[in-house]
Amino acid sequence: MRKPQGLALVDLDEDGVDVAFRKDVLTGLSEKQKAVPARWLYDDAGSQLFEDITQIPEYYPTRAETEILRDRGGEFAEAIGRGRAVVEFGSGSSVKTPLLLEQIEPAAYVPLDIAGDFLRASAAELSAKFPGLPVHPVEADFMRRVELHDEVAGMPHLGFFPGSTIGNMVPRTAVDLLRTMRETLGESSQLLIGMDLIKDQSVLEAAYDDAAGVTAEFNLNLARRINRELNGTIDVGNLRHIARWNDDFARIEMHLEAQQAMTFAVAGTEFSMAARETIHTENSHKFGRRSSNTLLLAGGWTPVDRWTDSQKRFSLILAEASIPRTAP
Ligand code: AVJ
Repeated sequence: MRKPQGLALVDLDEDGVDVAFRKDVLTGLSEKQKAVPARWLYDDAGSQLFEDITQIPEYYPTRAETEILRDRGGEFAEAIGRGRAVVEFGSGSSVKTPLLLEQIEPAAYVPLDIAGDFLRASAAELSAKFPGLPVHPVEADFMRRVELHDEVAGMPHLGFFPGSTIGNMVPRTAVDLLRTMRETLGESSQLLIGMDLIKDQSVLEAAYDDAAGVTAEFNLNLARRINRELNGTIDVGNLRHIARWNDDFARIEMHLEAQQAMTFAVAGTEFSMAARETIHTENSHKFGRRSSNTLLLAGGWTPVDRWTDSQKRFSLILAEASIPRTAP
């Protein structure tokens, strides 16, 4: 399902320009390493291109995570138990959610998403598949603490955050989000979170630079969006998609690289790029067993179980809100 851009939560100026987008682009292009936050990749065209990415042969994460959900359901059910309210952060992975829900006999389902239309559509779809399951959608930015409906507030909660979306964030932001989720979900809650695993560099780079060029289109769409929405004059043909492994930070980075030196304007401001200079557009962090544990613990979650697919490419981790410790 495509994710329509939320109307209500977007601040537009009198020319219909998304104020936050313009600010992020103008600020990011003024930095020494030019960078634009990855969330701006996901306009309608970008969201559709990401859907296409999940189908390409080199992009394994969606298939690997779906395999785990499909094949290890019995083990989830045992570890999670019945009667939890499932709170999904960024709802609408319309394939993955039912695979979880049909295994664990939840007491309620609470999808959280910033795009209201999309949220209501996927909530309705879910209700139809699970008659009798109370569904309470909440239109909210899950990076902030969310107040849950009274009906589910008293139930034990299971947070569900699939897709390795946590990997898009630098550790500092990821920890902030994990702590916020803990506040939203409460003391005795659990979290089931997808994290992509560190693996051979060539496999990772191929997953983010596929032969058919779909990921390149996804990345270049950002430059097209800047031209379209912010009066940009970027020569998109002079930009090349790059996906490179950064071993120090254990992440795939996507960049747009200028082939020849270039100048362009965005919303009336001039910028220049030297040949080979890049705009950094996305990070996708990958994890080992210890680094995923450390990240979760830093965010207030104690890992208690983990599952990987048969090819050991992707992990789903079950964690519990740990009791706060003051000593030693
Ligand atoms: C949507 C964040 C899970 O990092 O793998 C895929 C985004 N970017 N190909 C990922 C993405 C390029 C994707 N996530």
